[in-house]
Amino acid sequence: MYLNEQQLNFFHTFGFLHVPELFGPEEIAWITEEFNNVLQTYGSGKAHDGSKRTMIVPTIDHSERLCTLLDDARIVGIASDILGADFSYASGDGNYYTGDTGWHADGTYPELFAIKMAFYLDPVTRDTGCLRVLPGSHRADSFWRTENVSPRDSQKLWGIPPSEIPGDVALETTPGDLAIFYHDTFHASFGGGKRRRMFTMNLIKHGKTEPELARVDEYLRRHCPVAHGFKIGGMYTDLMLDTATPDRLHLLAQLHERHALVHPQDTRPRPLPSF
Ligand SMILES: O=C(O)CCC(=O)C(=O)O
Repeated sequence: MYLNEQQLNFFHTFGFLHVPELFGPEEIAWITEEFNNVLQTYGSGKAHDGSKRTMIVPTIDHSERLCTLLDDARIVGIASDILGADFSYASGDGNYYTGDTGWHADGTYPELFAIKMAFYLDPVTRDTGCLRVLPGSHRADSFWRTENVSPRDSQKLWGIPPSEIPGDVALETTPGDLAIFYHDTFHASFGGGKRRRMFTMNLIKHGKTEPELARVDEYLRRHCPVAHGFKIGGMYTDLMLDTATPDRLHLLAQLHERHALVHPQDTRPRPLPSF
């Protein structure tokens, strides 16, 4: 177990968790270097002029070294604590963000299903683009959900800008920290610059029953590289698969297989490596 009981309770109760200094300065230095290389080489990072967000999906899959984040005991430990040891890695975006990100959730599920790990690669504070969350908004019984209130409508509803919603929490981070949140948690950022560097890893629960598998498939319809317009021939890059350890393959197997069913036109059939 990586998270203690209080951290897990906090995450489930409030829908987010800040883990300071998960990675040390030397580690975050190579992570940042690899991230920059991915954005510049595989994304349109070179053309980023600050007028809008530049995004790539996936991110870690394009760098052999970043792929090893899926072998890291801290990442695997945290994800296993929350989702179970058989969780699946579900890709993630890499960004040069520009300006504000409005309030939104990344999905709505009747129970715990999907989380996001966010790595902010520049120091960010409340008013310079850190992640903000609305605590408890992931819960089906939160008033945001029961009353169908959208924080995006704050000006119309309450005469205040979205950046001033009472009770939001700012996860001020320095590189090396990790921010984790449920897909369901309302989140946003305000006041960031024109080249705010950040990447994510999405992680979901393993599907076992037919309804759970249907939920996994529905997730893949919305959240995978091709769903975001990036055709890489499957759920993962060959690099991710070919460099996988047996343990990592367990985190990839289900979505590799389901991707072929959900996106047959955009899947180049290939077996998983065998050991
Ligand atoms: O950092 C931000 O601007 C928001 C991040 C976000 O919305 C996300 O990762 O889903």
